[in-house]
Amino acid sequence: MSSIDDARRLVAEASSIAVLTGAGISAESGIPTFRGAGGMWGNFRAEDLATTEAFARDPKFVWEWYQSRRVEIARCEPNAGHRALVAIEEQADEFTLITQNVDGLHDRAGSKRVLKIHGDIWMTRCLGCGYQRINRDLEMELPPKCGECSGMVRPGVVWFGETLPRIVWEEAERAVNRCDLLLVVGTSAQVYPAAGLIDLARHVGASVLEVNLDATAYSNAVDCSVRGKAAEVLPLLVA
Ligand code: BV8
Ligand code: ZN
Repeated sequence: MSSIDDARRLVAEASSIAVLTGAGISAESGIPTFRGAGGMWGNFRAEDLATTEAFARDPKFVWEWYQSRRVEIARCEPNAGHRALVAIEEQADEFTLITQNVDGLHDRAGSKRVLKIHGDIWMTRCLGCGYQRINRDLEMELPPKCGECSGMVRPGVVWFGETLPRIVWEEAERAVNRCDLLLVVGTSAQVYPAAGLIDLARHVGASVLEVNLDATAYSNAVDCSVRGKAAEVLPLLVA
């Protein structure tokens, strides 16, 4: 089944809802997705820049990419898709929002229970003393130095090849283990272990509802796959 009515019924009937979002939910806020046209940076692929090797090789260059994204994100606003998830959180008995996005738009939209499994572009962490903090400075000298020990500071995100933050990841797995609906929005479902949450939901017998602009490897395996833009479809799922 793949109609809006079926999707509305799945949301209405669910008592424990887990949501997995990806870059597609922020597309209509103006933030380029990873694998769409905007997913390149100059002629570099995100997979080549979001790595510890790239950062070790040229921290200033990698910081220039992150700072350009921070500047762009600071100009963007949450969209109707982010806000619809806030409404669904309010109507559900149990709700957990698991996001691969590092842009912070779910928090700005008002979502309460947000698990940032790939970190947060507004966090910085010192490689020297481990000091981490929210840092919204868009003018700082790059690469930034730690205020505590003047060590090298990195973006507080999870790079390819790095493990996900253990506590947050375990909470995400627990939420999917308990859910009776997993709503997957705006992700190409190519990055693991995040995409593995879809397999976990199916394994525990939860219904899986996908809302995505393009088909993904999971589109034929989920209970309901709605093709469309998150900002247009998600508001239709709110009671
Ligand atoms: C791990 C933070 C290992 C940074 C990100 C070799 C070596 C090491 C690991 C691997 C390897 N090969 C594979 C792996 C695993 C790797 C992986 O999955 N690689 C992929 C490329 C195959 N995973 C990892 O490395 C992970 N760590 O495995 O550790 C390990 C394990 C145990 C012990 C030790 C080590 C870490 C992955 C995290 C990487 N960090 N982000 C940053 O943002 O800069 S991932 C990055 O991709 C973002 O988080 C992004 O969200 C995520 C996934 O992309 P999507 O969100 O899906 O975005 P995408 O553009 O792909 O798709 C957008 C979708 O939206 C599209 O389908 C489109 O149709 C749709 N859309 C567009 N517009 C709209 C829309 N939908 C609705 N409405 C619209 N308007
Ligand atoms: Zn430090």
